Amino acid sequence: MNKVLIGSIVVMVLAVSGIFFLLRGDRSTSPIDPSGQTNVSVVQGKQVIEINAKGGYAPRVTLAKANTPTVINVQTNGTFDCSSALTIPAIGYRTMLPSSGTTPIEIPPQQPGTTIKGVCSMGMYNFAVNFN
Ligand SMILES: [Cu+2]
Repeated sequence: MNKVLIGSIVVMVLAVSGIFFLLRGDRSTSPIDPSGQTNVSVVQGKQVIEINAKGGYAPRVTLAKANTPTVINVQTNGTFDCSSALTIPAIGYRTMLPSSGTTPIEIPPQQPGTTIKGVCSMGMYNFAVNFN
């Protein structure tokens, strides 16, 4: 009788710790955002979005939080194509990115449902940040 009870307790403890182990393992491998994005983080209350510029922009679409001060860090790494000529018409921004480096672009808090688009000077490449 006692042995059966102890046996079932041991099995339960093993099962529960197994579930915790699985959950922990899952969390450590999953990206910051449950939607699968890895390019958005929040640092000291500021939303930081990473965009790579080289032969176009990546990721093409980013989901971000509305009503939050935001900085888009545009990364270049040996970028000599026209994606280095970046404009963000919605905020009147226009720059020539360095061929390699990080260019921070401040985006004021946006209303939910707003899309901020970045385009190269020729309008060939673009990226979008959707605020919700
Ligand atoms: Cu272009």
